[in-house]
Amino acid sequence: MNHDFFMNRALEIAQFAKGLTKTNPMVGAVLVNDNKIISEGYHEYFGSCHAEVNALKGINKETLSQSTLYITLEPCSHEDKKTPPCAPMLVQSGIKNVVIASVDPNPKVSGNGVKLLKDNKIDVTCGVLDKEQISLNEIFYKNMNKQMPWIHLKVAQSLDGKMCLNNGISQWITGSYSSQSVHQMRSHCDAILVGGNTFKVDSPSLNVRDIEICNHKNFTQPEKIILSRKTHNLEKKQDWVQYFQSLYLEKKLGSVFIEAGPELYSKIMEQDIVDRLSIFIAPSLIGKGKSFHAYDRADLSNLTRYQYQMEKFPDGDLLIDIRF
Ligand code: AOF
Ligand code: ZN
Repeated sequence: MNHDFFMNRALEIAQFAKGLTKTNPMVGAVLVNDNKIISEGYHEYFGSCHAEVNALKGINKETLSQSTLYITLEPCSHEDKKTPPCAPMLVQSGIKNVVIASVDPNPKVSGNGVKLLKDNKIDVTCGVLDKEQISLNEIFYKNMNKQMPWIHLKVAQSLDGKMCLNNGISQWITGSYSSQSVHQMRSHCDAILVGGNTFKVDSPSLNVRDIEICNHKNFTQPEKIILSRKTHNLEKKQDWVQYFQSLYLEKKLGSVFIEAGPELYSKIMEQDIVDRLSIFIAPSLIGKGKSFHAYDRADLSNLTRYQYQMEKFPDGDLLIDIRF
């Protein structure tokens, strides 16, 4: 049996729910009989049925006993949540073979689902495309491991690193392809945050628009957050960590997309709390203007050279994407 092939498909369908699962992970499941996929399911949106429930719908016990279920995440085993636990359901279903990409990092599950299956004589294989699954659910892993939202910072600048003119005007440095990519990024986060300055100068609408996901019946617009010195006095790293932690623990925001001008960009980078930095670069020179001004380096001997992904848009704009 080609485990990677079927798990790849399960990961592929998990992603159909990108932007719709909020603080839940994206999860996919495929049922394989006689080396063929006979059913598929994924966790479609926050609060909906889990992937394996959807994949097993309408399949009889006898077929299940001769099939293998591929799931991208360990089936859940805990009760204090929106949907019934999947591991006991699988035990009842008659399935005998389960292949899992990763153990659920949720401490309420974390191995208990696998144990329940094994205790009930189900053959379980773990770790197939584990890395790929973890990368797909980077937001969920940050939430579970750090009790913090995923922090995604986006900036736009010219070739000479300028993010606005001296008077603060920044509309528009980058073009429409960058803008569309920003809307995709916005749609994958639970909140959009801007600094008070950007809000005053640009009056951004802070919503997701003109992309396909907007028409999806289960899509909800991200929360809007305006961070100003008047309302939030964030100085030390600890203040910032506490602030973002409260967004996760109290407001249930799993990810925050920050659209920053030079002040907020510099301030936030100094706190060392950013998970992903997306820099959109227009092939233009601005000259005088404002730019990133964090750090005060005494020498250049220890400059970090970041790993990054790059995209070039048809109009020449570039996206440099860094995960810290
Ligand atoms: C699975 N299959 O498809 C997903 C799982 O509030 P609930 O009922 O939706 O449960 C959310 C938790 O269940 C989530 O934190 C994670 O641990 C697990 N997600 N588990 O067996 C799925 N989405
Ligand atoms: Zn479940």
